[in-house]
Amino acid sequence: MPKRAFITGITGQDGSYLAELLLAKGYEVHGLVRRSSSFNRGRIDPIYLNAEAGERLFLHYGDMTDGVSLVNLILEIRPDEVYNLAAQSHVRVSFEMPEYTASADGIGTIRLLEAIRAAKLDCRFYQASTSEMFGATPPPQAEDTIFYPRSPYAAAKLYAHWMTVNYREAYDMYAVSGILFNHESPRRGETFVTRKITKAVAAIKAGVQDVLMLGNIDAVRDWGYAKEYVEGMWRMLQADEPSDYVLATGVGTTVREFVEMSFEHADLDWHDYVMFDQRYERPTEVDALIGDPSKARDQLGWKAETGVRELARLMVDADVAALAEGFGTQPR
Ligand code: NAP
Ligand code: F7E
Repeated sequence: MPKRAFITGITGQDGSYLAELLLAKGYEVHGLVRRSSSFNRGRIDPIYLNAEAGERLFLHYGDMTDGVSLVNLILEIRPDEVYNLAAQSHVRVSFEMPEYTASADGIGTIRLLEAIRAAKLDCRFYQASTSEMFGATPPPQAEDTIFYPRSPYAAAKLYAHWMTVNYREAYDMYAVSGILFNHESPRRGETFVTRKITKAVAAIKAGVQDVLMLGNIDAVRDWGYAKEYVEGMWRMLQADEPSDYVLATGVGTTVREFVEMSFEHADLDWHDYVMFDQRYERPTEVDALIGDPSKARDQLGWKAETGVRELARLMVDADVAALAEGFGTQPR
């Protein structure tokens, strides 16, 4: 019998890479998808092109804000591993939609944990926690660093994080949180800053965009490659004992530097194109996030391999190729 995994957020950046990884490992993969009036399967549809893997992939309608759908799906699928990646994941948007973000990202995690507990399933649970929970606490940030969330998104994720710890301690569940620092890829959502930049570079190079409007370019982030981070998630669920881990590169880079690297790769001078727009600033900013991934390295043997410059290059190359192929905004 193949192992059975249930992934919420399977249509997202990480969900799609994780589904590919688990299918390659021989898992049967079940994914939660929400009904949308327009196409939202661009990242996972290609999996069906591989007939063998496609046969082991199953998609189910549901929503993190709808507890009944989660209870029914857990009972029906009876997974060995659950990866809770679904979230309203945009920090800026969470200021516009704090209540929804709390429901989907915070309470949604409880809905799922309770569904597992009620089903008396002996399954392992992964929670997608985030470096945003450190917020205003200065770097370097590790598993024992104090949390100081600076957005409705971060506060909702912190609630889910502590509830995951609580279910582990109260009910003896194998429930862990991966505290992941920013990770990007050609499949990154187009309104996150790295992808916004690399997509703009491709469009400017092709002569179909004139300017790139950005907010605070002094912010420092620790950017890694998403494809490598999903391997770390899987390793967390294979450990003998449940524990929480930071995944990061350990290197901080400003948004300004990421802009420079991306434009440089296309032989463009960013000063000619980038303009400041206050609309992209946040009511409270997180100035600097730089992770200390020592625990994951020592205990899981996990290490980020792709550096930020290489990441910027591969994202620019992918956006240039996508534009040339006429795929426009389709993540590949
Ligand atoms: P993403 O690309 O924004 O994907 C989010 C996923 O959640 C999508 O599949 C989305 O579905 C789904 N979703 C959103 N609201 C939902 C709801 N109410 N019910 C069911 N599904 C819902 O995010 P990502 O970058 O892959 O990140 C994966 C997870 O890790 C998220 O929880 C994020 O908060 C967390 N995280 C990300 C990073 C990072 O740097 N990428 C770092 C730390 C933590 P649709 O396709 O229908 O929108
Ligand atoms: O912003 C600044 C912005 O939206 C990065 C999510 O995956 O990672 C992500 O959250 C920085 C911030 O990511 C623009 O102010 C400047 O300082 O790409 P971002 P994020 O907020 O770090 C964490 C770990 C998650 O968990 C989240 O789910 O860039 N910035 N100008 C801009 N940001 C955006 N989006 N757009 C701009 O125009």
